[in-house]
Amino acid sequence: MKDLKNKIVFITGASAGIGKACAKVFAEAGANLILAARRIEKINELADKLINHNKIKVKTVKLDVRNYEEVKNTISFLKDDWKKIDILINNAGLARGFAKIYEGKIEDWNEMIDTNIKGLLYITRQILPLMVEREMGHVINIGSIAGHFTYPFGNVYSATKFAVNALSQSIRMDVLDKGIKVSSIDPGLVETEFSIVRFSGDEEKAKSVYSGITPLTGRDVAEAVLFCANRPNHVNINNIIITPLAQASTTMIHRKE
Ligand code: NDP
Ligand code: 8X3
Repeated sequence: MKDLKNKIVFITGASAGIGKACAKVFAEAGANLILAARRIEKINELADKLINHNKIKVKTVKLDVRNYEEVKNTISFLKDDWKKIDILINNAGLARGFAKIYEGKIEDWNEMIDTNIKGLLYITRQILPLMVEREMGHVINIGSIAGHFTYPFGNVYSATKFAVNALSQSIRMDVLDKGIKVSSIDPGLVETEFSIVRFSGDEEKAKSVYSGITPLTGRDVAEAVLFCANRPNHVNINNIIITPLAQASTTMIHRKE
């Protein structure tokens, strides 16, 4: 098992859900963290806790992954020591809306495409060259089971996660000769802020997504991410699809009413 002590892990979307859980799990493993999100107060609060509990170094950056200039400046202004990023967790993402394609909102589509595809690309474009230069590193993309199978009303969200799946495969090919690992962790239903965001704050609707099942927690997913990250040097986990026991696919969910 690889020792992650003092490794530098850059996590996008660390203010909630899976990203926040990744921050905790990697802090417990002794890694130093760069936490990015738009809600800076949330990541600052998390950083204080992790520094106190885990005696690690944590840097926070207020960042909207959709804004390429912001992404570029954030990475280029990092001090040289912080630029030695060992692990990038491309986690920031969202679903917005749940509609038939002929009734979908263009602004929802743009938000998902800009965040889940373009945001991931912008971050990767800035951080991957630093890994290429050092001929080491690990990119871990948070995809989704929706990047393997679609579902009614999942249309554009699913398309963005199919794109993440394609990018994970493609990046792996592009860095094959550079000693860099690329993994994709693709969860099913995880109870986070995800559904509250998808349904624009409608908590009742959000809750119903997980009714009658025990969904995954952010930590369940973070532990799969950690498993990928601490494999020995010669091992690359390409892909993990992780679902609640009650979920067989995007559409087959066994609910106990
Ligand atoms: P949450 O809503 O709990 O967290 C999403 C995170 O993404 C937040 O920290 C948010 O931070 C960040 N984020 C969103 N938009 C931006 C942006 N423009 N710039 C920077 N950060 C952004 O959801 P999850 O933790 O569930 O989602 C994390 C990832 O997991 C997503 O990619 C999602 O698609 C994927 N996923 C989720 C599943 C689920 O069922 N929950 C299942 C499969 C995959 P802030 O708002 O502070 O910027
Ligand atoms: C989130 C899982 O099935 O709600 O990616 O799309 S699903």
